[in-house]
Amino acid sequence: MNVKKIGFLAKAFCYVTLTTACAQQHKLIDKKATTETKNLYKNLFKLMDKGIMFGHQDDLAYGTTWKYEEGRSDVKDVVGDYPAIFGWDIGHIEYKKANNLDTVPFAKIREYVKKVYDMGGVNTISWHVDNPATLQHAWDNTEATTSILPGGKNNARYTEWLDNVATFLKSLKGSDGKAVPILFRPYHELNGDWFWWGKKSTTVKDYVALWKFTVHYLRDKKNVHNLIYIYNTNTFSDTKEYMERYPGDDYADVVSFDNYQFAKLGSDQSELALSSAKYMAQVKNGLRILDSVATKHNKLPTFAETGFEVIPAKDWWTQTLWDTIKDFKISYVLVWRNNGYTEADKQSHYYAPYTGQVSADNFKDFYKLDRTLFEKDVAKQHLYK
Ligand code: BMA
Repeated sequence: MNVKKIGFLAKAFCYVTLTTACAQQHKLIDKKATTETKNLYKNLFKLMDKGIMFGHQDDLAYGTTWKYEEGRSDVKDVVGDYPAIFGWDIGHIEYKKANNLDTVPFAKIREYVKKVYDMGGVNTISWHVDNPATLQHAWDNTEATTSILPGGKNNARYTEWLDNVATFLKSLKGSDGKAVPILFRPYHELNGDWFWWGKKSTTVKDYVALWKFTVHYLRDKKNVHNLIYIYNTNTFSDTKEYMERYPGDDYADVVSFDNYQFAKLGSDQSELALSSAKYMAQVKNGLRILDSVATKHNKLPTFAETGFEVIPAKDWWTQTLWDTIKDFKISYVLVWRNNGYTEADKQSHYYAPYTGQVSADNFKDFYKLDRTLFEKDVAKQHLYK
């Protein structure tokens, strides 16, 4: 049998049986996606055979005790390597402000995105967009979604906001002049009740309409072609809850969820152990469901946000996080930002260790595991080629 015929039969087999064998063609929802974006998506699927990428929000911008020091990273301070994936947030790009909601200048985010791409790492962007009805922050869960859909009184405002998002995302270029592929995660934690797009303030129908409108506007009207779209929930219990607001296979490339560990400050060893057990059960349940959803829908699965604020458990990285995720196929796990101590909050807010932090030695062990991937590992994979 010639090669052509084998190929044809394999495709026909896939088509008829709908097995995972046929799920090998990983097509983005944007048919006009740039070559680098398509390559990244395809390579991220392959990379899951090697391991799980480690990610950190705002990693290059600041750490617990410093801001904007060229080349610095709390993660790198501890293990001598950068994360493989870097998260950024574009909250306040809607107003074309100079700084994002956490005061990071957009000009700096643009530089960091470029640096990450140049060194072969991956960028992901979320959008804590203000409430478009009240102009208060994203956590103002006053009903707003209906008003920004077509026909609504704030639709013009919303499209102007999307114009600003498009301009920024299109401005992200590598040193090679190519558009930097971005894993884009808007309207995240959709089943939570804290954001204006969350389940308390937005109906299922409106959420799906908002998602589809946003994709069409950015992709088809503004011609933004460097995005890989991430569908994202918070902790959930079953497939029904996970899929409730899923916009459909033509509207998402990645399926993901967020799930944090919580314990009251100053918890003793047994309280920490209890909180770890609860976290592990929740996340494993989520990952099991995510795995079947990703396989069925042929999407890339990932654990988009997690962490244990101030990491009070010294073995957290290998004993809790890695034990929870190690048996699952996921593209990456990302921990949130190292804001450090602020007077305003009167407490510390960080999720990755820094030099001397109680879990720093254990993080080194986590780094050394074969299947945890950091920047040096992924650079070798040439993810954009
Ligand atoms: C939250 C906190 C906030 C921050 C927001 C967006 O989880 O870290 O302080 O404003 O993410 O980065």
